This record gives sequence, C-alpha cells and structure tokens, in this order.
Amino acid sequence: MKFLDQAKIYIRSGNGGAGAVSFRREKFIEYGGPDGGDGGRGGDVWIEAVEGLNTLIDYRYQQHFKAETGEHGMGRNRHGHNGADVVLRVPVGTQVLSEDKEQLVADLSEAGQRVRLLKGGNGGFGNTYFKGPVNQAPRHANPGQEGEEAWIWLRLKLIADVGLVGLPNAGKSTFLAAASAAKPKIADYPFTTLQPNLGVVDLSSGERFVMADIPGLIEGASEGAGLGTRFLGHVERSAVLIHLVDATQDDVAGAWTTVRQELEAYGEGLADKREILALNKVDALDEETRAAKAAELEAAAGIAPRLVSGVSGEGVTELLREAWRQVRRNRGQIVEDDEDEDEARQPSGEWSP
Ligand SMILES: Nc1nc2c(ncn2[C@@H]2O[C@H](COP(=O)(O)OP(=O)(O)OP(=O)(O)O)[C@@H](O)[C@H]2O)c(=O)[nH]1
Ligand SMILES: [Mg+2]
Repeated sequence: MKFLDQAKIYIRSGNGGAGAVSFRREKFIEYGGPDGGDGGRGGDVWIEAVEGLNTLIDYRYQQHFKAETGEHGMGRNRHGHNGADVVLRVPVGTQVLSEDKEQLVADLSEAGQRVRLLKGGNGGFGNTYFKGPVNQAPRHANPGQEGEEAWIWLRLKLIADVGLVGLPNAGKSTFLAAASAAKPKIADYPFTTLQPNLGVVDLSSGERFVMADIPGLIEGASEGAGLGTRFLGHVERSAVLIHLVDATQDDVAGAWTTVRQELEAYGEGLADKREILALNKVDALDEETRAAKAAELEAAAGIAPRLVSGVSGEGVTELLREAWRQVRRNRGQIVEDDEDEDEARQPSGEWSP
C-alpha cells in the first residue's frame, strides 16, 4: 500500500506580445520607414524539486498557475518585455502526470531538478521585420503566439516523519485526528484501524510534518498475531515514534513493554529509533491516579512519560513540538540547544521482557 498525496492543477504559459506597426516620424526625415518593434515572449511554466518540502498541500489551496504575457512591441523599434515565468516548487519525489493520468510527464527525483512543462508563446514580429526591397513600408505585424494550457496531476509518495505506535485502543487514531485534519475511524474496540492513516500536522506555516497512525500491535504481532507488524514498514523511515500508552488500563508498564518487544522483534532499526513516550487519555483520570500511572510507566521505561489526551487536547501541542524538533534534526536542520530540554528518550534497550 502506498500513501499518495496528489493535486490536480491548471497551468498556462504566457501569450507572446504582438509586434507593433509603427513608422518613424521626425521633422526633417521624410518616409522614415517602419520602426515597429517585436513583442516580448510569454513566460514559461517550470517545475522544480526543492529540499524542505514534504507534501503537496500548497497545491490544494492554489490550483491555477499562469505565467505572464509578453508585452507588445512598440514604436522606435522597442522590443516588448518578456513575460515572467512561473516556477512550481514541489517536494523531491514528485511526479507529474497528464490529466488522464496515462502519461508520466516528469519525474523529479533529485533536489534542484527543473523541467519546463509549458513554453511561453513567441512574441510577434513588428513591421520593421517585414521591410524588404519590394515593400519598404509594410503595414502589418505578427500577433503574438498563444501560450499553452493544461491540467496536470502532481503526485507524491508520502513518507511519514512521525509514527504513532501503541496497543490497540491506545487512542492513536484519536490523537491523529486531534493533531491533523485527518479523519480516521475511531471506536471503542481493538483493531478499529485496519490500514494506516496519514495526517499532515501543521504547527505553523513552514512547520509541517506527516504523521502516520498504524494499526495497533499486540503481543506476538511479530509472529502474525492480530494484524501483525507488516504496517510497521510505514514508519521505518520516520524520524521519531510517538508511543501512546492508554492510562485507563490496569497495566501501563506491561502495555509499554509489550509494544517495545514487538518493535524489537520486527528489527529494521525500529527499536533504535527515538521514542517519545506519552501516557494518553489522562482526561479520564484524577490527579492521584495520573501520578500513580505515570510512576508505574516511568519505572518500566526509565523515563517520565508526557501526559496527554487526544480527547481534551491536553499536552498535544507540546508533544507535537517535541516531535517536530526531531523531524527537523532528521532533516539536517540545526535545532538550538535551549530547545533541547525535554528531549525525546534515547532508546536504551534497558527494558526486559
Ligand atoms: N477519555 C479518553 N478516551 C480516549 C482518548 N483517546 C481515545 N479515546 C477512546 O479510546 C477508544 C479507542 O480510540 P482509538 O483512537 O480508536 O484508538 P486506536 O489506538 O486508534 O485503536 P486501534 O485502531 O484499534 O489500534 C475510543 O473509544 C476513543 O474514544 C482520550 O484521550 N481520552
Ligand atoms: Mg486506530
């Protein structure tokens, strides 16, 4: 199964400017001859893969992209200005498909790669161009060439920056819904989520990452119990895991240990990935129970869990901010030291079965 992010957009290159019909007129010069300049070229439409973008979400808000028209030519042989190009900036890995999706127009697999999708119309020739030995005073000029237009699809295979893990019913889908615009199915029984869900978490403009909610893990998942561990492939490349433990269950320490064991058994470096530990559903507990559950979990995990609730929203933003710092680090961006205070737990592998 692939996570796809796609957007359909309209693109148009600029029309060329028309050539001018004009004659030189000066006081003492008779029959000054034609001096109409050429029209400017219309702008092109380009697409460019850039670093630092990870979704096509911007193309859901704006769907029409038109390059500028070339200016008309003018008298005294003045050339019209060329129209400005439009450059669509997209994440690395974006593919461009024709409107019917039958044809692959461009495949942008490397940062900096640029492809021209539509060429701007040429400017028309002014009447100067048509001057010849026979017709020394042409009264016609070319119109500019029309630009081109097309509807295209942009398609991107999404990679989750952050993965949500936990037992069934831990509240993963609820958490994803609280953190993003995704609307996963939520219900009070295990294995509600049968397929991974993705959401885009928008902390502020430019602070955006993709989070995956995957089906819950149970003991023996690595041997195929429940839905197994096959969906863990979707979080293999993520920067960090958010491990949600349901605070309303009896054995929070056991819940954490079970999931850690399955991550370990799965391999692929998942157990070494950074984990942010969170005790979820704390809205349902009084102060005393919160403290007791947090202490139990800390005793097993060796780190104090964050207290969160996908239902009330408590602690959600702080948790997402911590995850975002890991994502930035993973993308090779520098994160200031003073932001590091409540850093995610470095996996120590200290837990024992
Ligand atoms: N009180 C409370 N209940 C919650 C919270 N988050 C989830 N729940 C409830 O817990 C149940 C399970 O929530 P889901 O979000 O479906 O859990 P999940 O981890 O996605 O479950 P699976 O998809 O089965 O793995 C639902 O009845 C939710 O309403 C929370 O923060 N507080
Ligand atoms: Mg779910």
